[in-house]
Amino acid sequence: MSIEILDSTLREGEQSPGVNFTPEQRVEIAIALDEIGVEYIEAGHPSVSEDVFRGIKDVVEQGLKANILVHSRAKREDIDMVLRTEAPWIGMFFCVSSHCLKMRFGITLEEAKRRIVDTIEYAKAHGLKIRFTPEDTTRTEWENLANVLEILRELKVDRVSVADTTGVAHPVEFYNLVKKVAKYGVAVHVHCHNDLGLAFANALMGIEAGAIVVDTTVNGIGERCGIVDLAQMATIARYRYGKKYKLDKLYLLSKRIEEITGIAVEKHHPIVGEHAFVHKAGLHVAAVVKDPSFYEFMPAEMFGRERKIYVDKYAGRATVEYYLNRAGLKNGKVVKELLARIKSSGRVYTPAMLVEEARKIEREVI
Ligand code: HCA
Ligand code: CU
Repeated sequence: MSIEILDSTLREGEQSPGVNFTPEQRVEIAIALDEIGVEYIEAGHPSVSEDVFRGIKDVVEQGLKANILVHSRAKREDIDMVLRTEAPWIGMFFCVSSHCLKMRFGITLEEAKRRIVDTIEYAKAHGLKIRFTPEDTTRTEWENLANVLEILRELKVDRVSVADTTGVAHPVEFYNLVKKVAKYGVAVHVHCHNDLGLAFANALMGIEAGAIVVDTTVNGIGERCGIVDLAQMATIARYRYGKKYKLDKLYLLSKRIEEITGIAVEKHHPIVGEHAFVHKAGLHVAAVVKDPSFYEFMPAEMFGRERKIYVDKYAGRATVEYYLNRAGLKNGKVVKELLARIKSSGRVYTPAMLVEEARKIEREVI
């Protein structure tokens, strides 16, 4: 089973409210993604504005290891823009659900097919590698999809992306759809939105059904509730599928994206959240100080992160001993009294407060 990551922070991520990357930031982020080892970077949608176009071109000029893909509507003028960026890959999308054809575009399926063939042939004639996305794939009638898939197969399009554009798919349903799409022999990508909190589950089901590339963004940002989070995907790719992404670089990039976008990561966010490697209950701490694997499926150090022990009334002996040992205060008599004070105080103790209190007790009691 093969898993590759296409990170779309610079395209899908930029579609988050309040996010606009400068050309310099676009390059900085692309370099960081390349260092983590993602195989594809979706660098942006050049038809949006001149500075997006320039930023994408700058990314292409970096000569990164990752393949650079540029987003485009199924329109010749958009394809021309992509060509001007000199990126090798185009990601073209067009919705062929009956609802879209009738109510958005006012065209028939036959007209849509002609347009798809024309734009694919145009992009191919100009040497682009193509990922084609029938947008809103999960809500598109199978008959319409099958028509498009036949075109993609005949025209030897490199990739087809199954997009759960509105995040509505159920993982089992998504699995079945990807299986059906994969039968056409065009390599499959999956693009899963998180409106129901199912993006990651759907992406994994997509992989199990034969998809080879998953779209991600840093911190999972994107339109509305975003898409699959890069940190989670890179981690599971390593943990379960043996991929060697540089996990120790995920946290810094997450922080940087938080800073640039102003979109805060939840404290309990997997891998990159502030609480991801913090242990609180006394029982947990007692186990973790012996061996972190009791309560960490992968150790904090793998992610360049620090394990922390939180101290409030949930603390136990092991918590107090841990901090006293660290401070070189190995006094068994202090432990009991200190723990009692922590438990009755109703406060959260920082390591410094804890040590100070321990010294106080030492002076008072001993
Ligand atoms: C969009 C919609 C999209 C496209 C995905 C793709 C989706 O253009 O913003 O082109 O592969 O979720 O369907 O992100
Ligand atoms: Cu999307």
